[in-house]
Amino acid sequence: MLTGAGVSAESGVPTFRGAGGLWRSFRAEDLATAAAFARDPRLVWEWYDWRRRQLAAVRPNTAHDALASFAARAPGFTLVTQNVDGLHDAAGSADVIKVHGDIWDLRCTRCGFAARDTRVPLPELPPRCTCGATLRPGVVWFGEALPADAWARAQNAAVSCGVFLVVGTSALVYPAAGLIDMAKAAGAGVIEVNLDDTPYSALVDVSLRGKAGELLPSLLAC
Ligand code: BV8
Ligand code: ZN
Repeated sequence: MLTGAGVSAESGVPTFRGAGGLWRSFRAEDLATAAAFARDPRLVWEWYDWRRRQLAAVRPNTAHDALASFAARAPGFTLVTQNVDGLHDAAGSADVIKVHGDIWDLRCTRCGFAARDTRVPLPELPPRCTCGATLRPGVVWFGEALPADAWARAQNAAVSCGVFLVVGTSALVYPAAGLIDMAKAAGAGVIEVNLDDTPYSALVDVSLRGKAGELLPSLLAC
């Protein structure tokens, strides 16, 4: 399973490219880059701190819950997410493969320091490492490589699965969206769940139109 921002939408988390996805008229692509962070670390951190505060106030929805309980019944199930919101973990999903990192992780721009820090708001922006350098969010920005281990595990799951579900993603961001091609090329049956059409809707075996929180519980009930 590959999930995107659409599975968190019913928790009240704005998607990236849907209505409400903008922050102070900035697009995610403008702020989620190393260049934007180098230019104005405080602005980028104000955006992340704002998202963290939003996320601290929301709960997993029925889509997250259905996935967490399905995993307990389907031992071979692998959950790969592009989301950095931590809601799959909060719903009880174990061993979530996070190909774009985690907004609750902070890491140093200079030394090897990395830690989970769920304080909202953070006491100072940008947060500082004990070594004196600036800490950054533990997420993958545009132009950055995906975490090697997570990406290797995600690819391995895509090429070895019998059924590949892709839920709540516009399938515009690569290389994550390429997992769909890998699964299809390896012979998996591909099922898409989305409110709207995506570039893959005509290519998958089944494309279900509707809300993840409404469709997943029945789809995964089998
Ligand atoms: C890489 C973490 C190379 C941060 C994210 C120019 C320069 C450099 C790179 C590129 C370039 N041009 C293209 C690229 C590649 C680029 C890319 O793909 N760009 C896109 C925009 C074209 N990719 C990268 O840069 C990647 N890295 O290529 O590095 C490299 C290689 C080796 C060595 C060095 C470098 C890195 C991409 C990762 C970027 N980080 N997030 C953060 O979150 O702050 S991406 C961001 O988009 C999120 O992770 C998000 O998950 C992801 C995808 O978005 P979606 O999840 O799909 O969300 P979206 O709003 O788009 O869609 C929601 C969907 O849900 C919609 O379809 C909607 O209809 C549906 N929906 C809504 N409600 C519901 C629903 N469905 C069901 N139920 C509902 N209720
Ligand atoms: Zn440091």
